[in-house]
Amino acid sequence: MLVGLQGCGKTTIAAKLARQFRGQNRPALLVAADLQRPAAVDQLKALGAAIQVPVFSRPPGADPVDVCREGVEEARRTNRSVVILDTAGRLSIDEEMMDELVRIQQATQPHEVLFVADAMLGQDAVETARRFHERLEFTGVILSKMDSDARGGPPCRSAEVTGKPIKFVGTGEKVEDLEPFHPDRMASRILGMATSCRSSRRPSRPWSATRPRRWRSACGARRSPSTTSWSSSKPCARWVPWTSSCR
Ligand SMILES: Nc1nc2c(ncn2[C@@H]2O[C@H](COP(=O)(O)OP(=O)(O)O)[C@@H](O)[C@H]2O)c(=O)[nH]1
Ligand SMILES: [Mg+2]
Repeated sequence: MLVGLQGCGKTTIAAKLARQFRGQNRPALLVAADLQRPAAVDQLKALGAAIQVPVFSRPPGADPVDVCREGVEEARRTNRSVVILDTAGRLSIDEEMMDELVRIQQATQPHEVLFVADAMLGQDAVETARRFHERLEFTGVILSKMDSDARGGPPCRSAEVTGKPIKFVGTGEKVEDLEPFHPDRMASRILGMATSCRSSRRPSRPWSATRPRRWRSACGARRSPSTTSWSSSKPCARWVPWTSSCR
């Protein structure tokens, strides 16, 4: 069960997770439980079609709790090993949304309730996570939009204040942009340790017969014809996006 504010990335994450499960031979069923926005169901259906994962939905006006309950039954009937409930969010926390989520949780008893923390939300992410956790006791956090310029400190704090682990990181809008959480990479990002990237991306020797082209294209660096030293057309040390090759 995925929970979080509107626009934090739940629907996108639902498809990303379903795709990962499919790759592990664990067929998933996506359940479109966001009946707040008419386009939300269509969005999930489009993503489901792109990754060839079925989507369970009901017409507008249905009760999201019933949709989720029926979705789980449908998954049992059709031998799906994983059910992913894509729930509705709101622009800010409200009691009606929380009540709906609590009722879905009680009706379906999900193994995981994952809070999606939007990296771009800044400090608000911490308070939002705390309020969700008070009502729902989620089991883990997924950080979304980590490809943005945000460093990611506040969303990490949202895991810390709730004592729950960060399980995945969303690194882009595409369905393949999902990675397991790496604490060391996150720590470097929060601390702005771009210089460690600089040294790791430079060749260990000034010139090598086998590696220069690779280094040149990785760093935008070129070798001066008259010397054996390297110069760089682009600065190599920069803000390290999550998906950069500095690993
Ligand atoms: N750049 C970026 N955009 C994302 C990411 N995850 C979701 N989005 C975008 O954020 C917007 C809201 O996502 P959506 O999944 O609809 O959020 P929901 O309302 O919580 O279901 C969409 O335009 C997504 O394409 C991400 O990891 N990186
Ligand atoms: Mg959605």
